[in-house]
Amino acid sequence: MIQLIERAKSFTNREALVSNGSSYTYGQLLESAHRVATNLLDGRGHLGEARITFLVPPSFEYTAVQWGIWMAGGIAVPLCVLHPLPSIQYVLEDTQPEMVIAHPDYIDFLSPLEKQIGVSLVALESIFQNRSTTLPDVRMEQRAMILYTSGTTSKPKGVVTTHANIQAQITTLVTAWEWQQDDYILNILPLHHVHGIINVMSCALWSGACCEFLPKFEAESVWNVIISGRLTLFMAVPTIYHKLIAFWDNASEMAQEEMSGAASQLRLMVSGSAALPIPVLEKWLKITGQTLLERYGMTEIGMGLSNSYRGERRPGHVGLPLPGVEMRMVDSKDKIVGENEAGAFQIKGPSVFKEYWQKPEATKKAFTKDGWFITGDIGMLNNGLYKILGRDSVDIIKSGGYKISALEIEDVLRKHPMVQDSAVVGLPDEEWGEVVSACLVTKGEAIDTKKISEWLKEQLPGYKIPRNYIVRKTLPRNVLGKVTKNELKKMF
Ligand code: MCA
Ligand code: AMP
Repeated sequence: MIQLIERAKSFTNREALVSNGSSYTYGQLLESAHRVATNLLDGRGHLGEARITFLVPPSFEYTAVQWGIWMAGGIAVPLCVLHPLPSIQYVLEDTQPEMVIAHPDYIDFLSPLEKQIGVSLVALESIFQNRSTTLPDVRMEQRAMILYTSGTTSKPKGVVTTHANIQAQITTLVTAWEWQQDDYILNILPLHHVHGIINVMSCALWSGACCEFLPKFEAESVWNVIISGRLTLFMAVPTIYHKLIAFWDNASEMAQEEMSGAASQLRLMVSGSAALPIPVLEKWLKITGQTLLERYGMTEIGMGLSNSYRGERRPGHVGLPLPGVEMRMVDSKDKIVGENEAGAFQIKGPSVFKEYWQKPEATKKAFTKDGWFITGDIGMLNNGLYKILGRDSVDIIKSGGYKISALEIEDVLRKHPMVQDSAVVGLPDEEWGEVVSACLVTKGEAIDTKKISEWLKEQLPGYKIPRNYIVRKTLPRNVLGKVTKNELKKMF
C-alpha cells in the first residue's frame, strides 16, 4: 500500500493542487490517477515495475500521471521539459520504457524517437480516458521512481528509489519542518529532481496541504503570488533567491514595502540544492525579516541535514542530520574524524536510494562495505553544526542548483569537427553558484564560440552550456598527463 496515496482518501474535499488557473481537490486527484492506472494496466493485473516515462510540465496532470503509474505498480520516470532530444533519447534507451506519455505540446518534438528507437508514444488525453478497474497491491519495497543525476561519469545515472525510500524522504521533512494541512506552497522548480518532487509537491500532498504550480520561474510572478498572501511556505535554490532580491532592488519603494510585508508573513522559507551565499541570506533577512533555513540533500538520499525549524539557523551551515538519517564523516582512510576536522560525508538510513539503474558496479562503488553511502561532499562539524566545504571532485559543477558533469560536456565538445580537445570547469559566480566554463583546443582554425554554444544546445540542456570560453594551444596537464583543473580555473 502506498501511504502517500492512501492518506489522500482522508482529504478528498480539500484543495490539493492549483495549476493553470484551476484548483483540484484530493478527490479529483485520486479519481484521475485511478483512470491513469486503469489505462496503463489495460486489463493486466500489475505493471510489475515496468518503466513509464512521461514528458508533462509541472501541473495537475503531471501529479495524476505520477500517482497513476504508482497505483498500477510501475516505475515513474519523469522527463525534463527543457531537455533537447538527445538527452531524452539517452533516458529512454537507458530505461527501456513501456511507453512515453506526452503532453500535446511535446508530441511533435518526441515523434522522431518513435521511428529511431521504436519507443511507443502515448498522448496524455488517451491515458485519462474514463475507465476503472481493481488496482493491484503495491509493496513498499518495490521500485517507484528513477531520477537522472550527473556524477563523476560522463553520462547521467538513473537513481532508483523504492516507495519506502520516497516515504522516508517525505516523512522526515514533514516532521522536521512541521508541515500541516493548512500549508500552501508554490512550486517553481523542475519536476525531474528531488527538490521539486519530494520537498515541495509530495510533502504538501502527504500533509493534506495545497501545492500551486507555476510552470516557469519568473521573479515577478513569484512576488505576485507572495503578495497574494496565500503562501505559508516557499522553497527554492539560492539562484532563485538571488533573482528575487534583484527584482526587489529594482522595484519602487512602495512595491518594495508591499513585497517585504507579504514575505514576512510566511511561516518558513527554505534554501537548498547548492550552498547559500551568506550575503544572499543576509539581504533576504533584511528585506523580508525571514532567516532562510538552509538544508543539504542529494538525489541519492533525499534530504540529509537541516538547520532547525524552531532553533538556530546558522549562516553558512547546513545543520544536523534529519530524523531517521545517520551521518558520519571520515578521512581518506575511512577513519572517523572529530569536530573541526574536514571529512567526507557518508549517509545511512531508510531514505537512501536502492541502486543506480542497471549499474551494479557503480552502485557497489557508491557504498562502503558496511553500507554507508559515499556522498562525495566534504564537510566539517563546527561548533555543533555541520558545514559543507566542497566536493571531492572538480568534475562536478553546481549551477543554478543543477548538478552538472564537466566530463559529459567535454565528451560532447570533443565531437565537434573543429575541437581537438576540451576541459570544462565551474567558475564561482554570485548568481549561479558556479558557471560552466570551457577551454578549447582547436584543430588549427579560428573558432566562433557562439556557434559552438548553438551547436551544443542541440545536444545538451541549456544549463549545461558553457557561459565562458577560452581557446588555448594545449590544456594544462600534470606529469601524469591529467588536466590540472585548478590551474585551468586561474587561466579564465
Ligand atoms: C540559465 N542561464 C544561465 C544558467 N541557466 N546562465 C548561467 N548559468 C546557468 N546555469 C541564463 C540563460 O542563458 C538565459 O540567458 C537566462 O539565464 C534565463 O534562462 P532560463 O533558462 O530562462 O533561466 P531561468 O528559468 O531563470 O532558470 C534559473 C533557475 C533554474 C530557475 C534558477 O536554473 C532552475 O530551475 N534551477 C533549479 C534546479 C533544481 O531544481 N535543482 C534541484 C536538483 P539569456 O537571457 O542571456 O539568454 S535536486 C538537488 O539538488 C538535491 C536533491 C537537493 O539538495 O535539492
Ligand atoms: P543533486 O545530485 O542534484 O541531487 O545534487 C546534490 C548535491 O548538491 C550535493 O551532493 C551537494 O554537493 C549539493 N548541495 C545540496 N544542498 C547543498 C547545500 N545546502 N550546500 C552546499 N551544497 C549542497
